[in-house]
Amino acid sequence: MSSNVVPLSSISRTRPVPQAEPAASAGGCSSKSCGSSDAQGDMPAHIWDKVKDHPCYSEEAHHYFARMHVAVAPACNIQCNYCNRKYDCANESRPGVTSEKLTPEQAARKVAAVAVKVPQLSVLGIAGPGDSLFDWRKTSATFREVSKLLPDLKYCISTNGLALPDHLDELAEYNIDHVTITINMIDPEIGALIYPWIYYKGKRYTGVEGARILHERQMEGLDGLTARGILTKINSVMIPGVNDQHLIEVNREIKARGAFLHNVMPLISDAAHGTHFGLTGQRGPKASELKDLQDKLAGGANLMRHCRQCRADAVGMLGEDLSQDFTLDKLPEAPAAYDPEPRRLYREVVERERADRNKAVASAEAELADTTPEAPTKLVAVCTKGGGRINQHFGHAKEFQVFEVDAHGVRFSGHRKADNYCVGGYGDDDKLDIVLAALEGIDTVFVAKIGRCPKDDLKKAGIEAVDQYPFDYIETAVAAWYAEKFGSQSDSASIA
Ligand code: CLF
Ligand code: SF4
Repeated sequence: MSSNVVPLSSISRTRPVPQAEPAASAGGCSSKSCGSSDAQGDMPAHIWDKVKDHPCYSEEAHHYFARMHVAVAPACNIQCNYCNRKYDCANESRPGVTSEKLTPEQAARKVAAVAVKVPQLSVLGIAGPGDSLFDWRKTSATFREVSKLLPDLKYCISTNGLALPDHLDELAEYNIDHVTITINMIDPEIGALIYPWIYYKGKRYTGVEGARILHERQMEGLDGLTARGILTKINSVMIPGVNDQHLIEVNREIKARGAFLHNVMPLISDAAHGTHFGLTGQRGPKASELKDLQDKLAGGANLMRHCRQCRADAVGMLGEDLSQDFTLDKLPEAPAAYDPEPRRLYREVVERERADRNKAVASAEAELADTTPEAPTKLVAVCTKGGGRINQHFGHAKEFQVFEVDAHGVRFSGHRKADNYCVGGYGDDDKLDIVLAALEGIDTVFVAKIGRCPKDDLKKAGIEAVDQYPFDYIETAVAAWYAEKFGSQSDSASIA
């Protein structure tokens, strides 16, 4: 098993958590009250019950829980200009060939093996490499096989929506209570720029006609899911100059139709992937463009900001990939015996961690409420392996989580991918360049530990590495740092 899996033992506190101050009413938006970063807040109990362990539907849950995909559905009924079928579905994955396509029986064996080794596993998703509903026979057979072995998993699918209206009742029967539809447009004229053709009722449709059918079926499917109480997330691929500004209208429409979350994902476009967009030079958005759009969408449908565009055979916590640890040749011939006890114990630990973290967030908000409101909003990066803590060495970070902080709170903003700065303790200049590019617009990075050389290198590039909060909760550490930097209102009043 990869060292990236957070072992059960490491989720418990590695150093005492600062005592929480009494909760103060925090002004404005906080990480507890925005979009998918919700702790329960005022969410109805039956909804909270569905999302609290789902790493995609709750930003908080992604610190604690893992998902896995099984690539059982290779066929697709549409063509997207950002997809090349020999690669994973770009709806739900980063480009990279799917290692193995599985039969439903093989998939069930794989899920059982992962569940034994990864107590964090809470969700089984089917997200390609084609369309999970066009291949409904294999998708449904997989859920049937898995439910015989593991009764306590949540089921999740991702679809382009064309076949969705035909399967609404079956989705409810199979207890699939999380569905993702990729909706890139509500205007078929724009759709024609994204979808060259669709295949519907035995016939191929192209251009605006095809895009109109797809749009109507997506809306019918979304309405049907809402009517059945199935939580629906909408993924949209942001394609600069094609649908980027149009996604504001998409957000409005899906909110009105009851979508639970909106996940705007940057187009991944590279000629090497052989996609139409890749070959014609269509670029993806910059991190700053994505953030600008997400900021414009604030107040609409709740936003997911922690998507990792995972592979169709991804295994593990979001942002890590253990799929190579569970290839067919490594699986036992018979399904592994399933013992629910480690998973039950893990969930107990998580509940305690959650309670601690909520206190820490309240404490952070109280501290920030006393800082001067005129102080700037800062964007900071954090090295973390999960658990909501600063618990990763700078040299081991493959990505940074990014937070915004001001007098109103510490808010999760997204993540930036970067290669490890060092492997085995040695950094090199090329990798530092990649890290610096990933940290564009950020001048502070929180680390559990960092060597003197990279610290100096960062300093030369105008980035401060903050290492005095190892293993603290992110919110408390960032709030303490901000409060120290920008002082309290009383301090600033006396300065003024
Ligand atoms: Fe998989 Fe998708 Fe279910 Fe999650 S992924 S089918 S909702 S269990 Fe999650 Fe991965 Fe983003 Fe998808 S991070 S690509 S949103
Ligand atoms: Fe590719 Fe998925 Fe689009 Fe089908 S729906 S063409 S598999 S990205």
